[in-house]
Amino acid sequence: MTPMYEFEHGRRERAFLAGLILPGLPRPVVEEHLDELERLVDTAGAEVVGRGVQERQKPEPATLVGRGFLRRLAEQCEDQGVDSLVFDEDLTASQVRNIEREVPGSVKVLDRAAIILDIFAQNARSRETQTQVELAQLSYLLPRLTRRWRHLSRQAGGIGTRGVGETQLEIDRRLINRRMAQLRGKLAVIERDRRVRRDRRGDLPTVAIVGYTNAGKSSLFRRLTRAEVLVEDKLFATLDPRARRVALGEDLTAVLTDTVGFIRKLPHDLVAPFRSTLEEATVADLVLHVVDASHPCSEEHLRVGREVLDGLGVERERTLVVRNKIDLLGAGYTGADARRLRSVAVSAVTGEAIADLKSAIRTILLSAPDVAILRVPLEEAELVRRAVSLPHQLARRFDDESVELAMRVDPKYLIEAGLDNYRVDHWGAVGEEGGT
Ligand SMILES: Nc1nc2c(ncn2[C@@H]2O[C@H](COP(=O)(O)OP(=O)(O)OP(=O)(O)O)[C@@H](O)[C@H]2O)c(=O)[nH]1
Ligand SMILES: [Mg+2]
Repeated sequence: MTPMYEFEHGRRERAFLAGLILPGLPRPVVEEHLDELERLVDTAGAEVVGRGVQERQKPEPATLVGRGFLRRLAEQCEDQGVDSLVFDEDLTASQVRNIEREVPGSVKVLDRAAIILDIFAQNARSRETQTQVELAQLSYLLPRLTRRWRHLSRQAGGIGTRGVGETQLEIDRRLINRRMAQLRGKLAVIERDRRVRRDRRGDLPTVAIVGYTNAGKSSLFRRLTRAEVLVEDKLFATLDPRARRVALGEDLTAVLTDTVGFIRKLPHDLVAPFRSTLEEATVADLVLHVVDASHPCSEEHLRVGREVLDGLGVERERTLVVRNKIDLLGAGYTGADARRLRSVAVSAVTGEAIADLKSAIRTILLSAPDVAILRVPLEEAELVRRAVSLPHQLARRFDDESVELAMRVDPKYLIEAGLDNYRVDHWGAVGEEGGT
C-alpha cells in the first residue's frame, strides 16, 4: 500500500485544515479537535500550514461548509501552495466531488477517516493487521471510486465516453469486491488461528489494555510486563495486539494484551476490521480502560472509549479505569480521583501507583462472580487432594495450616466434592498479602 503522503525532493506535503462550529459544539472544543487532526496529519507525514473554521447553524448539505467560506479556503490553498485540504468532519462522496470543483485542481480533498487510514497503512506490521487495513481502505475507497469515475467521464465529455467510464467502473468495482472477499477469507483463517492460540493460554485470567490513542497503553504494558514494546509520542503507534504474561504477586499470573487505540469519529466501516483485534477486550476477564488524565479532553476520550466498549458488549463491571500520566498533573492533584469508583490513578513512566494498580487487578480478578475461593485445612488430606485437582484454577497458596485456592468452578461441583463448606469470601486469608 502506498502512503498517501510521499516525500518528493525532501518536501513535505502541505495541508490546510477545515472545521465547523455548530450549535452545541463551541469553538474551544472544535479547536481541540483540530489540534488532534493536526497531530494526525503530522503523523501521516504532512505539514499543516493553516486552518479555518466556520460557524454555522447546520452543515451545508452539498459542500459541508458554506459557499463563501469554501471560496476563502480555495484562496488559501492557492496562496499557500496547499496539496491537501483536510476536513475534520466525515465527507460524503458527493461532498468531496462538490468541494473538489471549487478548489484548485491539484488539491486533494480529504477527511479525518482518510488520514487515519493512511496512518494505519504506514503502521501495520503483522499479516493480520495489514489484511485488516487493506480491507478497511478498500471499503472506504469503493463508494468514492464510483464518484471519481463519474467525475472523470463527465470531464472527458459526457456522451460517448460515459459508457466507457461506466464499464471501467464496473470492472474496477468487481475487482475490488473480489479482493475484499479474498481478504475476508484470509482474515477468517487468521482469526481462527488466533482463537486457537488464545485457547492454549489455558486457565490464566486475561486482562486487555484499551483506551484512546496515545493514552499510554503500551507504556503501561511495558511497565507491567517489562516487555520491550514500541512506545511513541505518535497516534496509533500500536496496531498489532500483543500478549504477555504478567505476575500479579507470587500466586497469580494473568495474560495482558495491548491493543489498538480509539479515536473520536472513527468511522464504522473502519472499525469493523479492527473488531477482531478488539475481540481481545470482549473475551478478557478484565479490561483496563486507560486515559491520559493530563489531556484537556480526557473526559471526552473516556466517553469515546466507553462507547466503543459498549458497542463491543464489554460490561462496565468488567472495566477498570486507569488514569495515566498523573506525573504531568500539577501539585494540586491530590489523588482524589483514584478513589472514584473503579478507577486507579498511575504514571506508567515514573511507576507511581503501579503497585496499587496491580493489587486492584488482583482483587478484581479474584473476586469475579464466577470465581470461588476455597480454604482447606491441610490435615484434611483427602479434601485437599480433591480441591487441588479441580479444573480452572487461577491461584493457589499455602501456609502451615491450610491451602487457599481460587478457581472458576460451577458451585455444584463443590457441593459434589464435599468442598462447599470450605468456601471463603475473600482471597488472602492464608499467610500474608501476596507481594505485589
Ligand atoms: N509523562 C508521562 N508520559 C507518558 C506516560 N505514559 C505514557 N506516556 C507517553 O505518552 C506517549 C504515548 O505512549 P504510548 O504508550 O505509546 O501510548 P499508546 O496508548 O500505546 O498509544 P498508541 O499505541 O499510539 O495508541 C509516549 O510519548 C509516552 O512516553 C506517563 O505516565 N507519564
Ligand atoms: Mg501503543
